This record gives sequence, structure tokens and C-alpha cells, in this order.
Amino acid sequence: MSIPKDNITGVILAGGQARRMGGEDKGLVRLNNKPMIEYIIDAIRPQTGKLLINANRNHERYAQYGLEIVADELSGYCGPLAGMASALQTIKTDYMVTVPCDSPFVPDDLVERLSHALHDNDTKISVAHNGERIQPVFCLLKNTLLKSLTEYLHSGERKIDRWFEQYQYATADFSDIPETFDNINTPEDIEKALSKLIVN
Ligand SMILES: Nc1nc2c(ncn2[C@@H]2O[C@H](COP(=O)(O)OP(=O)(O)O)[C@@H](O)[C@H]2O)c(=O)[nH]1
Ligand SMILES: [Mg+2]
Repeated sequence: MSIPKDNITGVILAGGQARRMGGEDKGLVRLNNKPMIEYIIDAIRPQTGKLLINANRNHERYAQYGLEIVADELSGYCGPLAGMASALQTIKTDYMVTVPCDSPFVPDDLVERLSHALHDNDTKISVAHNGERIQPVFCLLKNTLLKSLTEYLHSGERKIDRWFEQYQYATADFSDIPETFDNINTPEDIEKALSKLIVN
């Protein structure tokens, strides 16, 4: 059993400062002449009922994708949990799945694996695992976690792993495709990803 996709909103986390990318908005940085966020949209759209973009800049440029755009409610670039909290506040579905904007190799069964893990373990959170460690920005969350997450952030906490640890969370195994988590943080990473895109 898994969760019906219509009950899951996909949230693309594009709200960071991208300091290692020279401050260029990473979702809009081009990889093989295509903005990085388009790789994520294309991969995740068939896996969820609805999609939204979490971004703190360039809303007019992100608007071209026709998706709802949500900014962090907490100012000051507090990290991905701030984006998750704002998204959780917005969604109409019982679940949301998050994916970062800088990981162009999203597999077509990402949501299915997370959804099975959550369902089989009867948890409110499932997190991707690459065989060595969790990859916390790839996660599936129940919407009832909003209150807890808001309180956590208001108490000054920012660390995503620590928030997960307050719960029993399930892990979804991606050790067979660890390249899922190859993400592009620097201009050099673009070159590496390009060579992978061309090889595949
Ligand atoms: N909403 C929001 N997202 C953030 C913030 N900082 C980072 N992110 C997102 O979190 C993800 C991971 O950030 P990144 O800087 O690539 O971290 P790393 O690859 O784990 O070192 C990216 O999708 C960022 O857009 C923030 O302050 N707010
Ligand atoms: Mg990254």
C-alpha cells in the first residue's frame, strides 16, 4: 500500500541563498541550457497531485511555471526547514514531499519509495537514505506536523535532522541509486553534472 498521489503535494525547495553558486538563484541556474528547476518539475510532476515552489527571490521568473510560489515566512534564510514550514501551511493535501532544486537526477519512483516507507512503518515522516546516511531534504511529511515544526523554528532551532529525531521516522532505501542525491552547489558541480547527463 502507498499514499494516493492526489493526497501528496510536491514542494520544490528553492529558497536558499546559493552562496557557493555566487548567489545566483540555483533553481534558475542552467544545466545543459535548461534551468535546474525544470529537471525537478519534470521528474516530480507525474509523482504528485500538485506541485508548489518554495522560493524567496525571483518570484516573477518562477511564475512562468504556473505553479503556486511560497516564500519562507521566517525571514533571514533560516534553512530548508523554514521553507518546509511555509509549504506545510499552504498545502491542501494530507502529505507533502520535498525535493531540493539543485538535484537534477530525481528518480521516477522517489515518491513511491518514500510513501511505502511511511506507510509500512506507520510514521508521519519518511526520509531518503543513500545507504550511508539520511538525505533530509528528500522527505515525505504528514501535514499534522505543522504545529510541531512551527514551534521548533520559533524556539530558535534550525537543524533538520534534530527535528526528525523527535519522531520515529522511516527511511526509504536509495542505496541502489545514490546518484539521486548528487546536487549542484558550485559552478564546478555544473560541469560534473553535465558530463553525467551526457554519459547517460
Ligand atoms: N526555503 C529555504 N530553503 C533553503 C534555505 N537554505 C537552503 N535551502 C534549500 O535547501 C536545499 C539544500 O540547500 P543547499 O545549500 O544546496 O545545501 P547542501 O547541498 O545540503 O549543502 C536547497 O534546495 C536550498 O534551496 C532557506 O533559508 N530557506
Ligand atoms: Mg545542495
